[in-house]
Amino acid sequence: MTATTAPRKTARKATSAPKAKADNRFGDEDPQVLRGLYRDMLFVRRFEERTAQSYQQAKIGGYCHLNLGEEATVVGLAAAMCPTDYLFTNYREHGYALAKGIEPGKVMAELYGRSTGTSKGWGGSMHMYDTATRLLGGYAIVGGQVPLAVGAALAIDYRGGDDVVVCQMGDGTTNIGAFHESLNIAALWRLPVLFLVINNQTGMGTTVERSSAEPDLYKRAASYRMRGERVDGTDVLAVRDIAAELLEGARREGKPALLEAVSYRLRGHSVVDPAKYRSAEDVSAARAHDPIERFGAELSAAGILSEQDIAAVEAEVREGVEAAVAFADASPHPEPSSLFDFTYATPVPGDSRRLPADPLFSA
Ligand SMILES: Cc1ncc(C[n+]2csc(CCOP(=O)(O)OP(=O)(O)O)c2C)c(N)n1
Repeated sequence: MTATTAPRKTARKATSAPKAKADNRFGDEDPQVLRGLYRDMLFVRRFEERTAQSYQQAKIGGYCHLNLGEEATVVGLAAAMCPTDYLFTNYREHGYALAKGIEPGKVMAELYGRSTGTSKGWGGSMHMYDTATRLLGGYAIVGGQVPLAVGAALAIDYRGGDDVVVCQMGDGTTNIGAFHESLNIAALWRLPVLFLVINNQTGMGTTVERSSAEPDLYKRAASYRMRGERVDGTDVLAVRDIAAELLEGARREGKPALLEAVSYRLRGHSVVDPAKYRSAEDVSAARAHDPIERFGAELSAAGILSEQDIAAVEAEVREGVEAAVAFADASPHPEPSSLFDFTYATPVPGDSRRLPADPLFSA
C-alpha cells in the first residue's frame, strides 16, 4: 500500500534515517516507518468508512464487512509479512487487500462490482483475490479458508522454498471442525503457516464467552503442541513484532503457530447490522481502544507526528480514497455474456449459461 509494506525479507530494516526520541517506547524505530504505519491504518479506516457510505448510496451490493477497529492488526501483520508470503482471509478482507499492496482503485472497483476489480467484479466484498500480491481470497464460508491455507503451506513444503502462508480468521471460526483438523495436520507435518485469529470478541452478535468453552483462544494451539500467542490487536507495533517472530519460526524451522489478536469491532458485524445487541459499555470500550487515535497520540507525544503532519496525512489519505471511488465509479460493469466464463477452470459439457429471465427451455 505504501512504503510501510514495501518489499523486504526481514521484519525490520536497518536504516540511516534520523531516530525517534529515546524517552518513549519507540527506541531506535525509524520515524518514517512509524509515520507510514499511522498513514496505512488511517487509509484502511477512511477506505472502510467510504465503503459504508457507498453501500448506503446503493453503489455496493451484497454482503459487506468492514475492518473498522482492526486496522492495527491488518497493518501490523502486513508490515511483518514478506510480499511473497501468501494470505488467506475470511470475508472481512478489504483492509488486508490494501495492506497486501493491491491498488485501492481495484479494491473499490471489486466492491462496486466492476470489471476492473480484483475478481473482475464477480466476487464483490467477500471474494477478493489477487495472484500478483498473493492474496488468495476472501472466503465467505466460515472456516472455508483454513484447510485451503494449510494446503498452500503443504505445497510450499513439498516444492521447497521459504514462503509462508498466513491464514486470517475470526474468533467464531475457532469452533469450526475444519479449524481443528487443519491445525492438527499443520502441526503434524510441520507446515509453514501462521493462523491469525482476530478476536474482535463477537461472532455476529454472540460473544466469545457464550460460544467458546475455552475463551482464551490462543490456548487452542496447545492441543496441537503448537506455539500460541495473544497480542493486543490494537497496537500496531506489538502485532508487527510478534507476527514477525512467528513468521520467522514458520519460515526457518517449519513451526506453524497461532496468534490471537484482540481487538474491538467499531461497528456491527456487517454494514447492515445496527448492532443493537451491544451494550453502551461495550461500545465505549471499543472507542477507547481506537488503534489509530492511540498511535497518533503516542507519535505526537514523542514528537514524531506534528499537527501539520496529521492534517497532511488526512488530506493525502482522503484524496487517495476518493480517487479509488472515482476509478470504481467510472469503470464498466462486466458484460452479462461473460458471467459464466470462469465458473469452471476448463470447459464442461452441458454447462448451463442461463441468465435470470432467460426462458427455461429454449429452442
Ligand atoms: C459455515 C458457515 N456457518 C455460518 C455462516 C454465517 N456467518 C457468517 S459470518 C459468521 C460469524 C463469524 O464470526 P467470526 O469467525 O468471529 O468472524 P468475524 O465476522 O468476527 O470477522 C457466521 C456465523 C457462514 N458464513 N458459514
